Amino acid sequence: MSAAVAAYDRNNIFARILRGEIPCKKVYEDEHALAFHDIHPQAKIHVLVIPKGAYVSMADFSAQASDKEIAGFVRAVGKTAEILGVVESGYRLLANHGPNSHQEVPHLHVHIFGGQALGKMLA
Ligand code: DGP
Repeated sequence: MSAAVAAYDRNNIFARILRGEIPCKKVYEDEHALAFHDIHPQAKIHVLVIPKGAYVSMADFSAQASDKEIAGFVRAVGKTAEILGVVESGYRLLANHGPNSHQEVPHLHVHIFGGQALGKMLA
């Protein structure tokens, strides 16, 4: 693993959501991924998609996950956008990595923002 990726914390909040220890408002789930509404929405629609494997960020996911996990995760992001009904109107994907990005939860997650006209960037 790259030195830039912290060791995976099995008790991070998203690991606990995956284990069912903390509830979430689920949008989609399959063998590879879980999608649920963000607890502090920054847009009319704000959903997080997380892989089921223990990955901190895109760095270790892209380096260590199997092709099947990666394909499954990407498909789950697309499927979640379809379920949310934002494909035609448009949406934004965002994934934070590390301190400069203010990544808060150390389990890979892709944000889906939509349901409204979005500014050029979300801070
Ligand atoms: P990031 O800064 O990219 O690590 O975003 C983490 C997001 O996770 C942030 O928008 C708030 C959300 N979040 C934190 N804790 C919880 C939680 O317990 N449940 C849900 N649904 N979302 C959470």
